[in-house]
Amino acid sequence: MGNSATDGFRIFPHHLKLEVQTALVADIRERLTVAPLYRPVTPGGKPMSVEMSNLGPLGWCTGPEGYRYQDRHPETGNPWPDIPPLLLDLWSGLGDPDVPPDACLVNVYGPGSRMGLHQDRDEADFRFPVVSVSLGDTGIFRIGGLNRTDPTRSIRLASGDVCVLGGPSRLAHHGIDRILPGSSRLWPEGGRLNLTLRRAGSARC
Ligand code: MD6
Ligand code: FE
Repeated sequence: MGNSATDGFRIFPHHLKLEVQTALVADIRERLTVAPLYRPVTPGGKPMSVEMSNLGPLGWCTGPEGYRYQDRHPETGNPWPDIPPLLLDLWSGLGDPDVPPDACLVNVYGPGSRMGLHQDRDEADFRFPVVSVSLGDTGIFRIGGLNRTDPTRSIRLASGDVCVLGGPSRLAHHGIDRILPGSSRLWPEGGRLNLTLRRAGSARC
């Protein structure tokens, strides 16, 4: 078999044990007091159904200007908080052993939230994978191919599952159809938390 668009898509079920998940939730909540969740608006002007924030030197943002990475929270104007060491360690094992991530997007899903099929293509160098951590309620993840209309398959991502989009799958279309509300009690308000670690800038800046 040649390169299929989902080659390089790796899923690690139950990768993070409960104690680590709980520690991560505490790390993230502490940082969200500094960089509060906000509701982003698509370039077309529609409010998204997820709430977002970012950690690390760069944060992924959307607005009327389009998609971009920026070094400040769009509402507070403050720099983003640091990426928790637990996530840096995860990246060095599954992402890249030499070059650290410079961005971690935080997405929070409530009962009706979803994330439409998209590609992650705002980063400078697609040789770096995206490492994604799911916490809290289970999400129904959909992954397809390089073209939007390619066939897709659906995978459940439960709390503690980690997945990696690397190699040919780096530019595969993917999204979250829905979450299963009440499937976890990890996130205190209920809901799903997704953390995506990226190298947004080039390796040498
Ligand atoms: C989510 N994930 O799981 C959305 N992107 O809530 C993503 O958009 C994603 O899981 C790049 C790589 C892995 C992902
Ligand atoms: Fe994505």
